[in-house]
Amino acid sequence: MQQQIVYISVGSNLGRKLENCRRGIIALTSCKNAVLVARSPFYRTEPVDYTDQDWFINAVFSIRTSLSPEALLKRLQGIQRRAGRGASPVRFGPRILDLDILLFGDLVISTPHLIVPHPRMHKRRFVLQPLCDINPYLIHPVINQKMSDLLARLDDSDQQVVLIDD
Ligand code: PH2
Ligand code: MG
Ligand code: MG
Repeated sequence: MQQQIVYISVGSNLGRKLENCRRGIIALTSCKNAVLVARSPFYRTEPVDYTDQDWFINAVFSIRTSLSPEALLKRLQGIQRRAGRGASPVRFGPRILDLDILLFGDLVISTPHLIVPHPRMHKRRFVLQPLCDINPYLIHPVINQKMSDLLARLDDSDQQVVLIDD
């Protein structure tokens, strides 16, 4: 497959959250067909969708890869599993490591296992803020708007994200 730039969200709200995120990024980008291009700063983020859980650490990073979307998904799932993540009893609930494909070049994918662009990314400050740190001019291939505009349009009152020094 042709090389693509892929944006991935990393998050953790169990155990050593920051270290879990860092190790997840390293695990993926130490293989030669997934080269790290950019990484945002890390944020402490208020939980969304399921709020009765601890705050998350989140960041977004981009890679250059010749892997297919399915092959990349398998690889991300393997990394999550090796980090100690089992089947989650609660949808949107606590997780030791979450690696989600946000954007895969300009591809629009909808299969039972994978939806790209990520179906909730444009509503989530913990995704849009770090994504804009890397590339605010990126266009959402379905909504056709810049990430910076999507971020500006979020309701100011909810979803706190706090930059951490690292
Ligand atoms: N992930 C979820 C559900 N809620 N909230 C924050 N702040 N960060 C996340 O990564 C997150 C979430 C499901 O994957
Ligand atoms: Mg996930
Ligand atoms: Mg997720």
